[in-house]
Amino acid sequence: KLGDIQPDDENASEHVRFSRRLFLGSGAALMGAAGMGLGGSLVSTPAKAAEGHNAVALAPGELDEYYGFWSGGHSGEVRILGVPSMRELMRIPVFNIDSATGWGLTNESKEVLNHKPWLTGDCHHPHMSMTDGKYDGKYVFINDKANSRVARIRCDIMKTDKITEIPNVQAIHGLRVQKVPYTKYVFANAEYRIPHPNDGTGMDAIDKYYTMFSAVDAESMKVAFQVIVDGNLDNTDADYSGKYAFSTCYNTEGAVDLAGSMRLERDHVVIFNIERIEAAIKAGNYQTLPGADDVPVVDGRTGSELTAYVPVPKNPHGMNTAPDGRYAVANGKLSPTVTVLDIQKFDDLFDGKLQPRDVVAAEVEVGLGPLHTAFDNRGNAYTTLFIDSQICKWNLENAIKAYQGEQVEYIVQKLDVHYQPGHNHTTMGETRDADGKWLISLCKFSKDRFLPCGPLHAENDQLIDISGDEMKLVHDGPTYAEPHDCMLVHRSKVKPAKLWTRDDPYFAKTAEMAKQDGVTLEKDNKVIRDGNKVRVYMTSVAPAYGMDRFTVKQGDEVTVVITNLDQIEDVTHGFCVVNHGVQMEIGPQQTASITFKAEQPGVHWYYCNWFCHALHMEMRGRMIVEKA
Ligand code: K7E
Ligand code: RUQ
Ligand code: CUA
Ligand code: CA
Repeated sequence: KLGDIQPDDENASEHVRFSRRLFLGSGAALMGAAGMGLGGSLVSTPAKAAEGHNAVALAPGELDEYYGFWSGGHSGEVRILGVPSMRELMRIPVFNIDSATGWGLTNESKEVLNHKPWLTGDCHHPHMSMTDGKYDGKYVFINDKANSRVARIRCDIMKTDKITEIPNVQAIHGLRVQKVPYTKYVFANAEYRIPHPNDGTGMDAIDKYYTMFSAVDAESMKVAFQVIVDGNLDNTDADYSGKYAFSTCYNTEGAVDLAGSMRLERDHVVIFNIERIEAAIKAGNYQTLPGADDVPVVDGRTGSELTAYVPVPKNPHGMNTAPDGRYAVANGKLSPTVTVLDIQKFDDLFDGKLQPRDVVAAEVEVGLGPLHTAFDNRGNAYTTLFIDSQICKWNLENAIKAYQGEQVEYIVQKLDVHYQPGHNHTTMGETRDADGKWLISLCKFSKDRFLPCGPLHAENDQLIDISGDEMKLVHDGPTYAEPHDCMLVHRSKVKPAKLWTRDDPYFAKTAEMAKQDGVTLEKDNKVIRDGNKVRVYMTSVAPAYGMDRFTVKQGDEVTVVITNLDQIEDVTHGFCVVNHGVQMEIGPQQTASITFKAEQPGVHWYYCNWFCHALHMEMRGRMIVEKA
């Protein structure tokens, strides 16, 4: 049986064996990376160790213990999965268009999307707002690398409610929240260096290009400040004191080509001193850049008092703060090492009492291609090894001792994952509530793990039980493009609404329009004509709309506003006009609206496309378009 063939098996086909772990390992070795150190210490799995004890399977009707918020990568959405079942519970459209809910089509969603024609995005890093280093269940923030934006999802209604375009920069990649005292700022790294101003001048002066670190106010979603940096910016994280954020940079070289960005043996981590940046702005020590007069920009390039640059090995990638609050880890990518920074030493570094490398508590080998690190509550770190296709579990204290020259083994176990993991994430692991129960490894390639579905393959998000001494792989979860990252939140932290409330700001603008038209949304079924603009207000109660017909004239711009009066949880209606590209979701007690042109005279049926009732098929009506 094919399923029984393990890639290491002699009987495995050449394809399976080849695809096993050579696939990218060889490619990356070829890519040059001379300092890649192919001799990473390999530790075999201990033969006997305490078993993990987590219950894996959920019976039908049982609820998951954790909400998993998954990035949808370049699908532009965010998804909610239940963990440990790995069942997909919901999709939250953010930067993309979504036919089922009308995201990108309704007036309310277009408002959130700032009326931009783009309906593309590239999400990497979903992160929930925190209070005192613990998830507070209020918002989830997500970056858009493709169009340099940051979005916010409200966790009561689980809809995107604000999107901010970050000015003066290109490609928002790393994103994290301030953890302490609460999420005042969302930190957003812009990856690519560009000329300033980027107006067609100065394009050849590559050494003058720069990028910036941005802080977005979590409530107003306005950009609070930007910091000019040396090099580029990859990933970021914040500390547990509220004083510092820090970002990896893989292009200290300032190169615009691949080889150039691998030239130096060391790149850096840039540490941002939030207090000093706030003080500088308060004192008026900032500039603004054309195109964003309201965004203070400070200069944090080398020599600035606002930042510190710590050299770390070649092209680092992930940046992860341990839940103990003391250490943060930069993952080596082209170096087989992780660098452990001692956050307690940052004050002295900024006061000039220490040199940058003095804050390095350890720099130890973990294997090939370390990308991201997650933590449990027992002092262990779990690092993804992209090239080795493994998770390396290592002990933080022992790594520090080993770095100081003690003869201790810091690597606890290496577990094969399938294949090429990018991010990983532990339950509650980036908060003070880290509980060391589950680890998700988000593998970039699934290769032979699932039934083939054409040249494009699913990725493989694997569930690993880390509650025992030994990591145990318990589930393979196919996912669609491309969940770089996820976040696992205990269900006690999330309190989703069952119904909409009538005063929800999400449709306040539509409610205001109704008021201007003298319409009471909760009861009226009325057509308001305003020149060639027609506003059709109707209610819905399963299984009927408040109007089974309305009449407009050819050429009218029609806005249909529907208020769903149902008060029963789960009774969502839809509204679709046949042959008009018009559809939307209207949740219980929600008002939603959509605008389109009535170009074709005749009868055009509209119907409900969210199943709501035994007579759901009968929930329909006619739009009569009279000849002009
Ligand atoms: Cu490692 Cu964009 Cu977080 Cu992908 S980044 S893996
Ligand atoms: S009908 S219950 Cu379209 Cu076959 Cu759906
Ligand atoms: Cu209303 Cu289906
Ligand atoms: Ca580099």
